[in-house]
Amino acid sequence: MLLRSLVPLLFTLLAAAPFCVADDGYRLWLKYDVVADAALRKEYQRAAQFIVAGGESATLKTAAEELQQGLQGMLGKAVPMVGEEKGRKGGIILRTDAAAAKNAPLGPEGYRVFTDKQNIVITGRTDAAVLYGSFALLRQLQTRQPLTNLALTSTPKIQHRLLNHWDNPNGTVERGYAGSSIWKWYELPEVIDPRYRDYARANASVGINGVVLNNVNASARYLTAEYLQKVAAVAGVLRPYGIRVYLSVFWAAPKTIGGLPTADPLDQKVRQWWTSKTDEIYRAIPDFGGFLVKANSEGEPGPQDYGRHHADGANMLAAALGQHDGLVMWRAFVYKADAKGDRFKAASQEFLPLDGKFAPKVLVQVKNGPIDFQAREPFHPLFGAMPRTPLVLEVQLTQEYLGFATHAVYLAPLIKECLDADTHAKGPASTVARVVDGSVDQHAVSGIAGVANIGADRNWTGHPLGQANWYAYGRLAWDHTLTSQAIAEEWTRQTLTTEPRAVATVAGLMQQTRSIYVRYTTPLGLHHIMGQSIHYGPEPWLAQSDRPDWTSVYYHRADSEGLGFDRTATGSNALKLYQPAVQQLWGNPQTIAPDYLLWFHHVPWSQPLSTGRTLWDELCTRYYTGADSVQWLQQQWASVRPQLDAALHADVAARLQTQHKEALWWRDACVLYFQTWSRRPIPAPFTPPQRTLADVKQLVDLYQLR
Ligand code: BDP
Repeated sequence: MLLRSLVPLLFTLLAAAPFCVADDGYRLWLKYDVVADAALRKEYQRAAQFIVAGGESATLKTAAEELQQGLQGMLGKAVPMVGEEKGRKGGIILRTDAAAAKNAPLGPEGYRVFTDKQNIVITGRTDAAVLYGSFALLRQLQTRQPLTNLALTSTPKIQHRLLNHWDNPNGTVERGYAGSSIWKWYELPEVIDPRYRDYARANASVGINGVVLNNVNASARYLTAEYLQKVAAVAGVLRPYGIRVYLSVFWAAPKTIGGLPTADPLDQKVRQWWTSKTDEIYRAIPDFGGFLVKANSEGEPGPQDYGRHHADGANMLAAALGQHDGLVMWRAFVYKADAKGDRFKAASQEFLPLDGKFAPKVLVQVKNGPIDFQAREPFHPLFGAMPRTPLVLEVQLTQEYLGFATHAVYLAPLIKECLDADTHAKGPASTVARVVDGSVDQHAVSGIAGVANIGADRNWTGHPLGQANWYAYGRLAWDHTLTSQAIAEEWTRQTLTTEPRAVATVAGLMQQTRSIYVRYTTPLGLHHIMGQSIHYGPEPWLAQSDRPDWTSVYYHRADSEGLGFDRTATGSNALKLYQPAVQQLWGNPQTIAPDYLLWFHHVPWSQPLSTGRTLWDELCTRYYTGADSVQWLQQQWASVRPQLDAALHADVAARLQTQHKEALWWRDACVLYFQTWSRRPIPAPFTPPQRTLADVKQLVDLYQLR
């Protein structure tokens, strides 16, 4: 009797546990905290009394173990693994079944989770599919959904869903803001950090099935026999989770580690070197995914050094892959220093003539926008313009231009804006998403890449809300039709709280973060006006740099007449790279959405906009309301304090304070600087900045002190 009355108390305590023990964020969205609602917990317990792993493969075992771990946490009791169901009811049965695809076009990775004879069956054509289905079931429980009459069916729309690490052999991470690299190259292959496995679990739970381990500004060291052993050790940890490893390659490796006098892709010895190196890689890593290449970009060597073009280089690597099941992802992030040109057009100029010239194993990897991961960019004009080449969409999760790990910016709205943009390549609804998933041009292969935002910080991403960007990227890579709102809610429920009002508040504020960031940094289509080389803070006055296209004045073109880059026929005519329907959408300064205005038009300061204000007044309004909105974020965040872990809540609250301070810095720097051109007053009701332009300039100088 006493014991009975103690049980509910025990659960209450367990449920309250997260409030007592600080949540260090390590568990990400795979928290598996006990279900506090007793009735729901009972329902779950009834539905999950045993697990049948259905096979011996490492991936099936992994799926079953993950279910065990998750259920033990959420149900508060161990769930046994049994050999077979033997007419038992109330269990979870994993079943890899080639025939499972018969009734639904599941493909190799799609899953079905359904109720059959009072058991929950998780099935798919491959073990990896069953693993994804298992995580889908755990997601149901973590978001506290009912388990009755389950019918979950899902197939990934894009085949190759990659994370790109910009990690270096010495443990640094290019543009990384969450500590050093998680890959401990000096310890590998002997020491396997348990963190690699948790990394794999997180990726598999959202469907990421490939990772490029090293920076695109690549070191040749990864291709040495010594490092291939290390890479193989990492691949061994990731393999049961359905994740393949890839490497970024340094183009001149045949010279630096191969001892050849050239890296010319048409040279026979160079070709042989790559072929035997690739064979060596596959001997060490039989399921190696392939190569990612940054060539002839920002000083990296490439085929153009030998008078060859990108396709010569990519096709040479494709030939080296030969019969191996691997791909070449060749990046289109190229631009030459040209003060008179327009960087917007650079990739199109180099790549459009090559459409149709790439070997079947080659995909061209294109950033979401034509410049460089700015807070808002029009979609890259290569999407929809290279019908004979499969294009990988590359987005950046690490917040290089979006406030590092200090500013809260939920990226799903940014990624969705690109995915949903209509290229009009083959009539309406030729969205970037459908170009990338291959459905517009009927490509058999498709890919997407996210530049990772994780590091060795205990909570992986530095900013606790940065975890949502890793999560959202994976979910969108799997299914680009999901909404950013739904993903925000899903993530919040699994990671922060299941209390409905708090979920709505957190997801609601997350949804606003990106547009708020745009308003106080680069409203109305301004871009690339940030601090030189660090890419942090405002520096719109930057006029001198090693290259003209690394200054700010190159992009905003402010003068006494107005502001913005004329990319219409009277200017660079970059707009012409888009289909006529898109040209029409953006070609007229009167009708273009204000968010894109200064990307395409040089607009007089006194020009009235569709908002009813002049350009100058609208610009100021956005800077001021954007900075003020950070206070709104702070209020929203404060309101959910009782429902969240105290330490985590305090961490985000502190970061929001910094964000507010720096939003004011951006605002003051930009309005004061642009005012030197507009010569107009700050409009009512806003109060002019208390500090001078010299004051704010000093702040950036301090950041850049060596
Ligand atoms: C830029 C980064 C640089 C990267 C480059 C790239 O500033 O560090 O190497 O992109 O994508 O945004 O190659």
